[in-house]
Amino acid sequence: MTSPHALLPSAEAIQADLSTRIIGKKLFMHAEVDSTNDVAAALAKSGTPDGTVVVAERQTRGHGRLGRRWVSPPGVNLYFSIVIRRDYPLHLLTWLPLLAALGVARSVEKITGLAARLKWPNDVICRRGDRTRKVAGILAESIGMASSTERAIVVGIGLNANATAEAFLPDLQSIASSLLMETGRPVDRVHLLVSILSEIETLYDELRSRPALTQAGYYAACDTIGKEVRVELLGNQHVEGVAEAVGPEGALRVRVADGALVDIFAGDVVHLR
Ligand code: BT5
Repeated sequence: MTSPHALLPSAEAIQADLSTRIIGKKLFMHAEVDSTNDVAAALAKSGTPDGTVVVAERQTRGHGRLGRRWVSPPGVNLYFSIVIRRDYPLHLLTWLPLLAALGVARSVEKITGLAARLKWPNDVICRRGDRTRKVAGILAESIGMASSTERAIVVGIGLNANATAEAFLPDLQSIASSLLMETGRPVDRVHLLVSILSEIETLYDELRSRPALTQAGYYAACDTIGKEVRVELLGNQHVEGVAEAVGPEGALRVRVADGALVDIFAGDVVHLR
């Protein structure tokens, strides 16, 4: 085990601990990048193989969905992106970020003992009583959708591992937390990274062979199901109702006031009750 305070080691040292078949067989380790998603997207465009991973100690322009900022303090967390270029049926592609979140939650639970849960679509949260905090977020981006042979999806993961409260500006302190802040113990980031890559590989394989089983795994870990929610949509629209299920294409199914079921494919969820 490496010291939790150590910088991430070389790509070769990380790969020596990896037991995956495809994910991370090609792995790039950077001290600093704008965004691991942007570096991975450029690699995807130049034909890098399925499963290529880009990791960075620091991101100067880490981003979330809709161009939102991902706060990326150096040397304490995990920022990495995986290039996926396998031939999944189109209706399963929405599951890639959802299952990445599930892979993160499973690894966090295995390694730290924390009961990590999911907020649809892809936030990893930790709950203490009524208080929930986001410890990880996933950003999936499509590259070259022209044909299934050219298509790649970049799945980017930001996980707050050993950040302390000072890493988060006041506006994030009521939203964000880290594994260290939740458990009081630093976590070995290499161990965590290797475990997440392996969980994601298993889930992505299973998505192809037994999609219903994988989807049931997501369902079981998702805190949003059964909750009264408000979903903020693009263009200042919103939907309120009870989140009843996640459909086979990854959409959140919300029962609204007039009894209709509405499928939502993208949005920001607030758990009301
Ligand atoms: C996400 O977006 O949660 C996706 C974040 C993906 C980040 C990874 S890091 C590696 C790769 N490279 C990138 O450039 N991105 C990916 P979204 O659901 O839009 O949430 C963004 C919101 O989360 C922000 O508006 C803040 O409110 C909050 N936030 C920002 N930084 C955070 C952090 N470090 N921890 C928890 N919450 C944060």
